[in-house]
Amino acid sequence: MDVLIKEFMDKIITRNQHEPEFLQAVQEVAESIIPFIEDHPKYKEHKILERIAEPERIITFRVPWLNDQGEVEINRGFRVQMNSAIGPYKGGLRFHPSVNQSILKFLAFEQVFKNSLTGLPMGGGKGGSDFDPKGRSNNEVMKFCQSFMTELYRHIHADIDVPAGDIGVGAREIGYLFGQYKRIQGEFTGILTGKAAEFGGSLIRPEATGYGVVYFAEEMLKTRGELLEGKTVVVSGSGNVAQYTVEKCIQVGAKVVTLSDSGGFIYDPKGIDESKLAYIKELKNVRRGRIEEYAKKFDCEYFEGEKPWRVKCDVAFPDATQNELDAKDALTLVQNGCFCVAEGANMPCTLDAVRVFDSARILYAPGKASNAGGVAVSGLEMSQNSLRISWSRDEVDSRLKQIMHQIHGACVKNGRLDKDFVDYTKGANISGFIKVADAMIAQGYV
Ligand code: NDP
Ligand code: 2IT
Repeated sequence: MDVLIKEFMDKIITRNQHEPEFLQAVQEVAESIIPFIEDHPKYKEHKILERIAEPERIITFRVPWLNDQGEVEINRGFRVQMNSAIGPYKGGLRFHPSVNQSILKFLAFEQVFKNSLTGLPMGGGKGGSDFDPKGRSNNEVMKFCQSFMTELYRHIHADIDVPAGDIGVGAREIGYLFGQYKRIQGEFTGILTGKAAEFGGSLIRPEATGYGVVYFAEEMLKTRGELLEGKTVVVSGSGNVAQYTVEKCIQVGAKVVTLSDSGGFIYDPKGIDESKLAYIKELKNVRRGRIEEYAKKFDCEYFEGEKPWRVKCDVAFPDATQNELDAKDALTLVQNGCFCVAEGANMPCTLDAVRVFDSARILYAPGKASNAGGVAVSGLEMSQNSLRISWSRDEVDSRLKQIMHQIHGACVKNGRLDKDFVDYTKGANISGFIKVADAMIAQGYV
């Protein structure tokens, strides 16, 4: 089997030489899917995995805009339209200086499997720009978003490709992007998700990824007769996903003791409560400040330039970015008694970190399963937009819970290795793959 995986990967490496994140994401999928394909020759015959690993289309474009000093700035915009076998391309936009083709291809590739797992009709895509919103005025962010959409608009539509938020793209950016699309096209339709509730956004979409990853962790813990209530929890990041992970943890009675940003992490042994969380939301979403300020405000420790993985915990939610948790961190977590890791971010754990979790046989879930709640509620936003109705918070939240439960069930079904251990990566990859693969076979070589 290792030879087959290597042969497959050698071809992928040759075609994508300078794309380490993309190769990492494909490697992880190939390790579960190639053995599965060996048992199901139709997928091999139709070269499904090879086709899934090649984007249907990548659009790259220039984004010129004027900053507050009246100077011209130039960024690069992207949209990776990865796979449309089961629905319109769907996936977020990331605005971060690190954005490049490799990162967006890995994210779009992951999105194909994730969106399939939700059970909703969404293909996979991802996009963004190397624009850094940090330190920019609202006016500059608006100018950038308008220029970005002035090219992107011709490639998206409610039935073609529906972007949303990701790192650096939240409600503010989605609002500006939507406004510009509407102005250019003269059309008010659901071409983006994550919109504000006043103009077609779904209730619970802001909360969905964070709430969803907690619902998923609760399902995982249940398989070992455990509850999240009373557990000590470590969270990284302090953006959208981290904030609502903390909110749901507080609601179910778990104690979150860390948060981080790219500057470092805070350790609050008393736990983050509702009022401290309200402070974080104001700090991060309104003032756009640094997490360090939390430590000063609530008199706790701040560790500059460090990640929170050495803090003792039962459950960890890596909610910041890719490859933020390596094998050494994984070993530290396991040695300190952590027995459940659910990814809120996309690919936050390196391949070697995952091997550490698997060999310790702790509960570990890959983002494509555990963070699918965000895109799932985006799918529900698309449905509400098409129907021109809006569902209540309770309605959307209960659908979200049901979807996370169903994804967990699919992972267990296809990932159970023995009576005590579920390989959630294998389960997620196989479950996500089957629907897309069967649709691709039915549609011929397109
Ligand atoms: P936000 O922009 O709201 O927050 C990102 C957080 O991660 C910030 O705290 C940021 O710190 C930190 N971060 C970003 N890059 C780095 C880095 N290179 N090193 C250290 N910290 C970093 O993004 P989201 O919360 O939306 O996204 C977080 C993760 O979740 C991403 O992996 C994203 O792909 C994934 N995700 C998001 C979904 C969504 O619905 N938003 C859905 C599913 C997955 P700083 O401010 O200092 O940069
Ligand atoms: O990674 C992700 O799933 C997201 N950033 C959300 C995508 C979406 O379309 O809501």
